[in-house]
Amino acid sequence: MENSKVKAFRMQLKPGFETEYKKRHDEIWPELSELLINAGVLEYYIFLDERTLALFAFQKLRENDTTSGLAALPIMKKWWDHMADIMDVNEDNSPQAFSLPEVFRL
Ligand code: RM4
Repeated sequence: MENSKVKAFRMQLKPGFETEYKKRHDEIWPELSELLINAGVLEYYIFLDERTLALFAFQKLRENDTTSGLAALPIMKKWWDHMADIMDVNEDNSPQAFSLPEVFRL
């Protein structure tokens, strides 16, 4: 079994887009899934806090992942443009993402 690591971060959904956010991810572009998998994303979950609309992302990554390079890839940028109307984003349309430190593991 390959070595792996975990990573969690928080993003923010805009009010009124709960259904739309889920719908867009149900219809995630196959080429984007492929990009993420190729970058070493072994598992990826996003949970919605329905009270605050905080999005909690959890990823299991290959030890030698290349996810830091994703931001430079056209498909990733296109997806971020596609999502920018419903999430809090930076100037380049990447989602505002705040790293969450691990505090427990069983
Ligand atoms: C999210 C956001 C993230 C992306 C996932 C697939 O809403 O755009 O950056 O990794 O979609």
